[in-house]
Amino acid sequence: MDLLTALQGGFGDAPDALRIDGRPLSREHLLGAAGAVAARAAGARALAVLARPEAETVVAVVGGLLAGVPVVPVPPDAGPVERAHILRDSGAELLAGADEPVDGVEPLPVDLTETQAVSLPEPASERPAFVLYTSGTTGPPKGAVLSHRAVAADLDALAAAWAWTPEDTLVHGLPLFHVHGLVLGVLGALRTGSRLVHTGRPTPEAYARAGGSLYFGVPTVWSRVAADEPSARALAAARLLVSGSAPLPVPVFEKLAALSGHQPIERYGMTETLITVSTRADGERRPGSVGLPVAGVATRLVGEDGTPVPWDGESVGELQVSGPTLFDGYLNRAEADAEVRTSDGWFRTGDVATIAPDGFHRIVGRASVDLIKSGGFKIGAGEVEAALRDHPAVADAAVVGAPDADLGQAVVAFVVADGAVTGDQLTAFVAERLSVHKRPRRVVLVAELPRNAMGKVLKKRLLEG
Ligand code: MCA
Ligand code: AMP
Repeated sequence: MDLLTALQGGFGDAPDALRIDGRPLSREHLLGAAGAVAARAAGARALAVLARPEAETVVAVVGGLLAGVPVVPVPPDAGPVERAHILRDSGAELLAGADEPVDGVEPLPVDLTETQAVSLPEPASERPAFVLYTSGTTGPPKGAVLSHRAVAADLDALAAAWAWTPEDTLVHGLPLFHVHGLVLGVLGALRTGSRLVHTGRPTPEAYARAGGSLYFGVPTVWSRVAADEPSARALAAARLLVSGSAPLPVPVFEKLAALSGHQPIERYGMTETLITVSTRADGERRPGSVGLPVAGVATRLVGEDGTPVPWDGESVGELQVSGPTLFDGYLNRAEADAEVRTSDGWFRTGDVATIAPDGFHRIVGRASVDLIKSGGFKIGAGEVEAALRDHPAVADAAVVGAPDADLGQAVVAFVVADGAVTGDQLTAFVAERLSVHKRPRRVVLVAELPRNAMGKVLKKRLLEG
C-alpha cells in the first residue's frame, strides 16, 4: 500500500520486525492477518477498533487502511457514554476487538493465525485514513478526518527531521488511539521500515530494557524516566529521544540530557494538523522550544486584533498553521470546522506561542482554560462537567486543570452538591461514563462557584484558591 511502504517488501523482514507488548510479529505476518481483516471490512462505511495496546489492534488498523475504510480507534477504557458517541457519530459498521455487538455495531473478529492475501484497489490518497476523536472545550469529542495523503506527508516530514530510517528501532508504550502512539508510533514504523517495540505501558524500566534507537514519550513519561536514574542512563545507547503532546518542562529536558547524554527532540502538533513543528536530529535542541516547521508546513502568529505578531521571541500570538498535513474537517460538525479555519485557509490551533527571530517556536499555553492536558491526554472541561451534572446530587460543577509535577495538569472538579455524595463517588461516576483519564484527580465540594456579572464561572479564581 502506498501509505505503508514498508509492507510492500524491499525493506527486509524479521520474525520480530514488530513486537507489541511482548508479542513478535513479522511484516509478512502482519500483512497477511491484516488482509483477512480487510477482506471482511471492505465496503464498510467505517471500521471502529477497540484500541488495546496489543498486536490485534495493529492488525485491525492496517486491515482497515488496506481496505480503504476509515479507521476509528476507540479508547479501550471509554465508558459507555463516550463509546456510544464515537460509534454513532462515526457511522462505524464494524467493531474490531469486540466479541459481541456493541451499541448495535457488529463485532469483527481479529485472529492472528488467520491470514489472507487480498488484492483490493489502492485507496485514493485523498480518502480518509482515520477519524480520530479529540476533545473540545465543550460537548462530546469531535471526529477529525485525516486522509492517507496527510498522514503520509507528516510521516515523511518527520522522517526527514529526525533522520528516521529502516536502521532504527522505534520504542514507545503510548496508547494506540491517538496520533502520537498510533499514527507516529505505529504507521511511522510501517512507512519508514524501522522496527517497532511497543512496551505495553510506557514505564521507565520497559523503555530501558527495550534497547531501541528512537524513543517516543509524552512529558509525563520523560519526567518519570528522568526520575529513575538507571533507566535514564540506559538510554545512552539510543540515538534520539522525542517528546511531544504537551510541554516538556525545562528541568526534565536538562535532567534527561545529563543522565542519558541526549538532548531530547521536542515536537508540537495536534490531532487536526498532525505534527507541524519540531527540533531536528541535525539541528539545535533548545530547551523549552519546539523548533521549526517541518517540511511543507507554514506557520504564522496572529494577534487578538488579527494583525501579524513580530518574530521577536517575546510577543505572543495565536499560532496558525497551513500545509499538507492538515485534516479534512470534523465529521458532521461544519460549524466547529468553520470556527477553526481562517478565511484564507489557515488552521487556528488555539495555542499561544512566540517565534524567535531565527524561527524557533515556543508554545506558551492555550488560549482556553477549558482545554486541559493531563499526562498528554487532551480533556475538555465541558465534557467532564456535563458528566458530573448527570449525577442526581450535583447542582453545579466546574472543572479546571491544576498544575501538577507529574501530569503537567491534573483534572480538578469543583462541585456544588445537594445530597450526601463523596468525591470518590463522583470520580467513579465520571469513570463509568468517560475514559478513565478524564476522571477528576481531586473533587472539591463547595457551597457555590465564583461567577462574574455575566454568570460565567471564574476558573482562574478557582485555580488560585
Ligand atoms: C488515574 N488513576 C486514578 C485516577 N486517574 N485513580 C483514581 N482517580 C483518578 N482520577 C489510576 C490509573 O488508572 C492507574 O491505575 C494509576 O492511577 C496511575 O495512573 P496515572 O498516573 O494516570 O498513570 P498512568 O496510568 O501510568 O498514566 C500516565 C501516562 C498516560 C502513561 C503518561 O497519561 C498516558 O499514556 N499518556 C499518553 C497520552 C497520549 O498518548 N497523548 C497523545 C495525544 P492502574 O495502575 O491500576 O492502572 S495526540 C496529541 O496530543 C498530539 C497530536 C501530539 O502532539 O502528540
Ligand atoms: P490533541 O488534541 O490531543 O492532539 O492535543 C493537541 C494539543 O497538545 C496542542 O494544541 C497543544 O496544546 C498540545 N501540545 C502538543 N505538543 C506540544 C508541545 N510540544 N508543547 C506544548 N504543547 C503541546
